[in-house]
Parts: sequence; C-alpha cells; structure tokens
Amino acid sequence: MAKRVCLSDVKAFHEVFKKSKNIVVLTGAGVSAESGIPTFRGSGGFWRKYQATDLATPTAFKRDPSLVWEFYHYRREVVMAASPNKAHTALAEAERRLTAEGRQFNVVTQNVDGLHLKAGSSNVLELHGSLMKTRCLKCEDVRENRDSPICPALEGRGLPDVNSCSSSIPTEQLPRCQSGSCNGLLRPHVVWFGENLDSGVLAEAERLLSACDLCLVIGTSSVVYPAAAFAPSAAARGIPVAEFNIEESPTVHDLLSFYFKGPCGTTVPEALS
Ligand code: BV8
Ligand code: ZN
Repeated sequence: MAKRVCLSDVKAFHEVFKKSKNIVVLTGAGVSAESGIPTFRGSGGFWRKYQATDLATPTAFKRDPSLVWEFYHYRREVVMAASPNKAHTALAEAERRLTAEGRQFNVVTQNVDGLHLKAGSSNVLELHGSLMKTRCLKCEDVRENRDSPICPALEGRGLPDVNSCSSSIPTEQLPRCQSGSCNGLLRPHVVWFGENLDSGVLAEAERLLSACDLCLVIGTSSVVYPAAAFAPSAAARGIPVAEFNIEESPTVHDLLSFYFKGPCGTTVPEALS
C-alpha cells in the first residue's frame, strides 16, 4: 500500500520537488472545480439528464447536433465567465520560476476550459482540445472562436436544469464555417469519446512523460484513457508521483509517493511554494 501522506508531509515533498529538473503536471476537471466549472463525475457532472459521455460523442452529434451544441454553448459561456483559481495561478508561477532556473515544467491537461492559459501558464498541452475552438465538418478549418453566443440561435439556450427541453435548432442555424464560402457545419474542436487523440499531441504527451523526473496528478478521477495511463507509465519508471485530490482516485493510489487530500486551490500552492 503506498505511503499515505497528507499536507503535514509537504516538507518531504519539497525535498523531492527542489531536486526535480523536469516536472510534468497532469490535470483534470478537479483543478477547475474551484473556478466554478462543474466536474464530470461530481454532483455537478450532469447537464439536464445527460452525462458528458452521452453527449461528447460523434454519434450524439450526428443524431442531434442541436442538443450537443446547446451542451457546448452552455459550457463555453460558463468557462468564458470563469477565472483561474489559486491552483492554476500557482502552476503558472511555478512554470515561470522553474523555467528561470533552467528547469522544465509542463502541464498536460485533459481540460478543455483554457484556464491554465488564462492563468499565464504557457507550457500547456491540451490533450482533448478546447471549448474555444471550432472545426468545420466540411473543410476541416480549425479556428479560435470566442463569440458569445457562438451563433444567434443559441442565445439564451443550453440551460442545464433537467426540465429544460431541447431547442431542436435547425442545422442551418447552428454554428457554420466562416472560411470562404464553405458554410459547413461546425463542431467543437474537442476529442470526443471514441475518437483518437491528435497523434502529435499524444506523441508530445508521451515524450514529456518519458522525460520527467517528477509527476503531479491534480484533480482527475483517472478513468479516461489514454490520459489515465500517463501517471502509471511514469511510476513504472520509478518516478515519484504526487496526487492532489479531494478523494483517493482508485487507479493511481498504489503507485503514489505522495497524496495530498484536499481542495487543490489550497494544497497545490502550499506544495509548490
Ligand atoms: C480513445 C473532451 C482510442 C470533450 C473528453 C468504449 C468505446 C469507445 C471508447 C472507449 C470505450 N471504453 C473505453 C474507451 C476509451 C475512452 C474512455 O477512456 N472511456 C472512459 C469513460 C472509460 N477514451 C476515449 O474514447 C478516448 N479516445 O481511447 O481513442 C479509441 C477509439 C475508438 C474506440 C476505442 C478507443 C478519448 C477520451 C477523451 C474524451 N474527451 N473531454 C469534452 O470535455 O466535452 S474526456 C473528459 O472527461 C475530460 O476531458 C476528462 O478527460 C474526463 C473527465 O475526467 P476528469 O478530468 O478526471 O474529471 P472527473 O469529473 O472524472 O474527476 C474530477 C476529479 O477531481 C475527481 O477525482 C474529484 O475527486 C477531483 N476534484 C474535484 N474537486 C476538486 C478535486 N480535486 C482537487 N481539488 C478540488 N477542488
Ligand atoms: Zn469549412
């Protein structure tokens, strides 16, 4: 059974942290929870009667693009109104400090909310894309889109309460491609369940994980693959892994060198100070 450490052992963590030259931080929805972004599996994980795994799929989009766009429109609006929390800012500050000391500090995030970038982190690998990007189904054009709402038909739509009924917006009124005269239907530029991650992003994640000498795992239930395999791959090389979570995530607990129980807005700034 892994050593169980809590905040009082932050001194032991600091000993390891200060000697590390190449740190990779894996983050999940829990790092944004204190910014008001619902996590996937917590109580806020439901939107209307759906779970993300019901809607974040190519099949759901094919079947009901209006419903899926309502879901993403709601999340875009929540994220655009959200601010980074103390965990995000502590990570951005650590990147600045360690880079100045010639050390590597990279964030590999499962999140699509852009809050690490908003906090000032620049070494951020977004494994699953971004809510603020769209991709055209017809011409594959990918671009940043921060329009609020993303299209007039979605104005005021996407309310999360379970009794809200679907708007059944005709596809011609859903977000359309602005590249030339394409006008193709747009989708969120995120990786859906059942879709492969971008091969370049995956290769970069694997490069970072194989080169690190310390791996932090912050705010993830570690159930979604391939991201869930990243920390175990580092541990398999004998690299110390530190988890920051409000609960013990079953997948990683056996390989942990450190486990800091509590809200990461508190535990991460203390560990990285
Ligand atoms: C792939 C973007 C190859 C979209 C996301 C059957 C058919 C098809 C595929 C599969 C299948 N079975 C398994 C798979 C593979 C599947 C998978 O892993 N499924 C899971 C559900 C079992 N993976 C995939 O499909 C991936 N692609 O494998 O390609 C392939 C191809 C075809 C067929 C087979 C394989 C693609 C996965 C990417 C999906 N896209 N996001 C969008 O966001 O809309 S995943 C999405 O969910 C997130 O990005 C994230 O990855 C995941 C949520 O996980 P977490 O981030 O961990 O969040 P969660 O809510 O679960 O946990 C929050 C944690 O924070 C908790 O531990 C909580 O305690 C903690 N916490 C809360 N508050 C705090 C806190 N901690 C600290 N402080 C706090 N304050
Ligand atoms: Zn197009």
